[in-house]
Amino acid sequence: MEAKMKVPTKKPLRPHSAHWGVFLAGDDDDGSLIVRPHPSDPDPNPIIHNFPDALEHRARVAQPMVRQGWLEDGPGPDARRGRDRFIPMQWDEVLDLLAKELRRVQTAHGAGSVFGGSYGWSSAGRFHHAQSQVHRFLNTAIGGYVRSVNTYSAGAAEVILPHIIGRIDQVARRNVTWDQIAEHSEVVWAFGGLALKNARVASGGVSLHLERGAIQRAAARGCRFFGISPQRSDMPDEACSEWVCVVPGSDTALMLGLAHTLMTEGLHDRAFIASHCHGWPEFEGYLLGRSDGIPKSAKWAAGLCGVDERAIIELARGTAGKRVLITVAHSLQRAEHGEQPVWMALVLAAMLGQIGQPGGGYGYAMGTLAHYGRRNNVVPVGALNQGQNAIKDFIPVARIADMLLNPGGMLEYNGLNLRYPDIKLAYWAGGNPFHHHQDLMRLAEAFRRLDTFIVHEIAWTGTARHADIVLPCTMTLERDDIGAAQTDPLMVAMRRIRKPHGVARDDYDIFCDLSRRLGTYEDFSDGRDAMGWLKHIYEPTRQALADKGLDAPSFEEFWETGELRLPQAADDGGMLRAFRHAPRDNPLPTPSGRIQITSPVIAGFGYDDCPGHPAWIPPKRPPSPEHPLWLVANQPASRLHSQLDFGAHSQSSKVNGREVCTMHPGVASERGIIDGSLVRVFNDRGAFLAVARVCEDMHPCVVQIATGAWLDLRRDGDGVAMCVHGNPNIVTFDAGTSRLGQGTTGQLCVVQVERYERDAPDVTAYEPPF
Ligand SMILES: Nc1nc2c(c(=O)[nH]1)N[C@H]1C(S)=C(S)[C@@H](COP(=O)(O)OP(=O)(O)OC[C@H]3O[C@@H](n4cnc5c(=O)[nH]c(N)nc54)[C@H](O)[C@@H]3O)O[C@H]1N2
Ligand SMILES: Nc1nc2c(c(=O)[nH]1)N[C@H]1C(S)=C(S)[C@@H](COP(=O)(O)OP(=O)(O)OC[C@H]3O[C@@H](n4cnc5c(=O)[nH]c(N)nc54)[C@H](O)[C@@H]3O)O[C@H]1N2
Ligand SMILES: [Mo]
Repeated sequence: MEAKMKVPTKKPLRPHSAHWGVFLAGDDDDGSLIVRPHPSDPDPNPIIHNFPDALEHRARVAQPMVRQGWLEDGPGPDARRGRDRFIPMQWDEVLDLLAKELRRVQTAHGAGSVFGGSYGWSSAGRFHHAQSQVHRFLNTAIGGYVRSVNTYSAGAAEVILPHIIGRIDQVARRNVTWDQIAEHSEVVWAFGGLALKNARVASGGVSLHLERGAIQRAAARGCRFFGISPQRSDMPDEACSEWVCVVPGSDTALMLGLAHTLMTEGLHDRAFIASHCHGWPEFEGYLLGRSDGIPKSAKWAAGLCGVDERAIIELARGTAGKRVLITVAHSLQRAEHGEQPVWMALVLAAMLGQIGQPGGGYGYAMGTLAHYGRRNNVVPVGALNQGQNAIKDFIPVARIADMLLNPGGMLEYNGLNLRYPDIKLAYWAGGNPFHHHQDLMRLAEAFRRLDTFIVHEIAWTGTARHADIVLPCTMTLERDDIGAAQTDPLMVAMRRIRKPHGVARDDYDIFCDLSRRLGTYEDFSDGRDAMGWLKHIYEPTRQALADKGLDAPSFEEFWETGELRLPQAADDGGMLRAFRHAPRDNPLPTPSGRIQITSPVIAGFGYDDCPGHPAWIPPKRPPSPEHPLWLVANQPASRLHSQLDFGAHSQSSKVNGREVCTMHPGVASERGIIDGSLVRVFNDRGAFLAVARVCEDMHPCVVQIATGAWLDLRRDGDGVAMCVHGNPNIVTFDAGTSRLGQGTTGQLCVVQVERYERDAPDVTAYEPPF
């Protein structure tokens, strides 16, 4: 949806920041909120148009609420959680109750029984970052909490990359840049595409959306982009790309077929492999089939990935003499064996010998977030110090349901054996597990085992509905903050534009009042109010600017001006450039100091689902006669995850208030589905309803729906759990990528689709639950 153009207001607009972009906001003469793109942004993100009618939306939480069953019967496992009534309360009453419950759990079970992982993106401001707030609170008030490590975004990559090349931020944030692509790349193999919808988002905010322009410049220079994906739409029109339509989850096979062709045609760089890589011979044995009798030829690969043998051979030959970049979207590793395409793409890039060359080599995650492929600021941007956590227990983030369902159970992870703690209380602020987690009915079961579940939310998300205590908090635009990211040159004074909705309070103020009750206020607040903290967080940036002899405005000047331009480092190619030119002087942070084509460390773990070199491992849950289609559950274009799903821009992407499910004409016609049909997508775990869109430009074994529609749960005629709004996580599978990474596998699962012939149930996802 394009911006609703209103007559310009006479009142000044002020800059503000969201993960989806820096924008201008202010009150219109009639009191409504106006938002405008930031004037310096060449390609603004239309998601800003979710703000105006979100502020006062009925889905906002307006008052503290406590679940009736919890209030009447006290803490404890409860099957009513998620189905119960809520009772409104006053702040003083609810904080008294909550402080008492925190003390009880701490005394009876210890801080090690509190889960404070609280995964989620919350808002862009660096001070009111809810996850940091809840961590600091639990550290100071009860001495710590069980935490989570890694992310839903890149759980597999974050674990495997350090074994084979280096930390993810060195590979994604300080490596090949968009400017290099514009100027130098001649061939780009984009596994999972380079979808601009994704690249226009970055935590902390982004003022300069430069990806579209860079892709346009590259294409105009003659760079050939290949979008390797089950959906053509993953490449922007500007790339003028060629589409390599691949079966989901089969990229490792395709990559092996490409590697085999490069090798047998002598197109691989033996010298680079010898000087910069470790463990080639063992991998070569696998590639050629010496170790298992199966040469990973283009023909072999074609049978698995659905790409023609000829096309694979041509793709490989097209690299001869060219500057080639291989990118891998995060999506490929949010699937079973997600470590493999991350590793195999690195091996392919190593075979082409261009790692560290401008515009060539390995651009892991390019195009999936606006952090990647950019220059970095030379001055730091501050953050809220989270304090010390005395509890050592942790889980890989996506193992939350396993942890709650199996206290005392064991988990293999990255060479470790972890024991699941016995969690009594979970405290969440700034995330929506009933958006982000898989197999939501299993998750609901897991949360029912708790004594107490506390959620701070701006709105009645699925998570808030499953809580015992729901505390209403302010959203951005209702409080002062600082927006900044290490990869963006604009720091923004995010001044409050609206008064809080209802009696909502800042997360910080809620934690201050709780800390007072627990006697830990001084530790939590350090004696600062919110403005005091903003000054404190600004100071390292100001100091670093002053140290460099640059213009270093005082906090007051910054706050008044509203923006501060930060200097950025030159594009030096980062760790990989240095390594390329002098591998002995600049070794990689891997055991061999080189690119690990084989990893003795990983081999030593003995995991059959992640062996010592990249390998094709068939999916454990492939399509079957009952569930013949792959469901791709990817990121939404019209919002960030589930945030402000009730906003106008997100709403404009729905049909009759439901999410759209895209499918190939073949899938549709076999089932009597036409454009606009209501469809039911289901498997053994559950079902969702959505509106069909028929589209030629996708793989005929795939249906796709974006994540982020708020859960709206009913039982269908057969008693199966069904989301009538279109939340795909009701059908996704809850298992780790492998014993190495234990990342989420939510991107892909298998389903069946049918026309929904019964009466269409109303969508009530935004109606408060009382
Ligand atoms: N099937 C499937 N599932 C997926 C994915 C997938 O590809 N497929 N992708 C995964 C990925 S990559 C990610 S990162 C996750 C995202 O999962 P989340 O980060 O959990 O999703 P968000 O919707 O951003 O949740 C943020 C929540 O914080 C709330 N919030 C905003 N500001 C504030 C604030 O100031 N204070 C408080 N207390 N709350 C606030 C918002 O209302 C929202 O409910 O989803 C994952 N889930
Ligand atoms: N507008 C918007 N942008 C976002 C977000 C958002 O919620 N909204 N979320 C942000 C976050 S937190 C993250 S982590 C990133 C995620 O970035 P990604 O993980 O890259 O994003 P997705 O859209 O989930 O996936 C990209 C594409 O990969 C393709 N794909 C899926 N499975 C396969 C496969 O097996 N093989 C191949 N070759 N392709 C496949 C799908 O067609 C999909 O459209 O996006 C960020 N950007
Ligand atoms: Mo993510």
